Amino acid sequence: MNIGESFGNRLDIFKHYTLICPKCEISYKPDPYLFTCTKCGELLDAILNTREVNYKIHSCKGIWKFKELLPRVSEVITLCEGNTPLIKLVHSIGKNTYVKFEGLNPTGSFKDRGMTVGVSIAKSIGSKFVIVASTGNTAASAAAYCARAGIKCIVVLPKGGVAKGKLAQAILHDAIIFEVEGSFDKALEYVITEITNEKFRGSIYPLNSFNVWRLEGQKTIAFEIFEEIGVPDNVIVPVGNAGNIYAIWKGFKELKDLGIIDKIPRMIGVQAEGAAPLANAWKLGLNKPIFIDKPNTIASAIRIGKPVNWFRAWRAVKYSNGLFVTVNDQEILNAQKKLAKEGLAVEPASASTLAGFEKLIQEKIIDKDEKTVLIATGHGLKDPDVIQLHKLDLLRVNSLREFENIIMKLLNSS
Ligand code: AN7
Repeated sequence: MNIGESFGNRLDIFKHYTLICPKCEISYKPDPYLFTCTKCGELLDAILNTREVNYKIHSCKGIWKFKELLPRVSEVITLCEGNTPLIKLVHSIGKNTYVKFEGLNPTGSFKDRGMTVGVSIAKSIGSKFVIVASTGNTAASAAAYCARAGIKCIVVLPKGGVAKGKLAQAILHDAIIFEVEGSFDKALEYVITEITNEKFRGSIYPLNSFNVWRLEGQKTIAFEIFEEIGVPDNVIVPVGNAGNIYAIWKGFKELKDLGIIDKIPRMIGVQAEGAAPLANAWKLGLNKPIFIDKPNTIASAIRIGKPVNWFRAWRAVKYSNGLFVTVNDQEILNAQKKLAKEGLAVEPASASTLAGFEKLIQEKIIDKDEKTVLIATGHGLKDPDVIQLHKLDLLRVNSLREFENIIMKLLNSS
């Protein structure tokens, strides 16, 4: 007799399994609450009934399934990036709101799509080193792909400006790490100055987003969205150095040029209030950004005052009939919590997309039920310090009885 008989047909969930005690070899009908053998107490094994299931060998292709639309590199350095889930929100605003969860890439951000192309190119042209300036994710991604390629990776970081998880990744993959005083913009200045130095040409390959080949990888976000839900009305992207919004727009534009789609989604760029060179200028109706010397926001990924790709992003937004919008740090934190309630852990920069979406709905610029994709660019675990700014409720117990009482109370109040 199964403890879980009351679950009825719901036990079809486990149709292809049998629970078996590895010691007594007694088999049990699967049950969500049956963990141990009723005879000897050993933990049960879940045996998959292989004759009842089909399995096809899948080879991992990552973004390279779109290889016809990408540079023809001689060697592909891949970690099976891309193919990230597009998740419909169930609790938050809108009936047609999706999150493209780029945090599920191999190093936890969308940068991997660009890095697989960029590092494959570095390898194909025989570079010994790759160099990047970074607010963190580019560094983590470059470090991992370079490790895989056997190329040395130099990263230049704004001192104190990189989230712990990202720095940890760069360290783990053995990047050569420089810290400079000032913001990301200063770090990028170091990289740009060095790569224009003829002495290093060929041997050191720069992979910041001014490198258009890296952006070719990132455009695959558009292809994947299209394959899953067609062309959305809006795509909302956090904007820092402003490469990604352009890359995604370019992806949709290529589908249109290929004759596969007939419209391009409205590209909406979100910036944090203290780091909004593009959004501030857009609001004032100018036609170029107002650069910022000391960008400031909790979303360290997009703490960028002088985006090198600004003209690319500007075109993406303008020609798609989109816009730029700002959100403040509190709105970003609130949105991070809302996405957490959807089961999605995203970093602050990524949460800005939901905050921006809500703002534009309030301002009646977009309708809440339009088909909208929020690009959640990085995983929440990247930045544990920011997560700790949320309310922290740790319950303490000293006895089993106390534990049970608290659980009873929780159950009664739910
Ligand atoms: C999570 O890693 O610039 O507008 O050096 O990590 O294409 O710059 C990161 C950018 C959005 C902004 N979300 O993308 C870097 C870096 C996350 C990011 C952006 C970044 P772009």
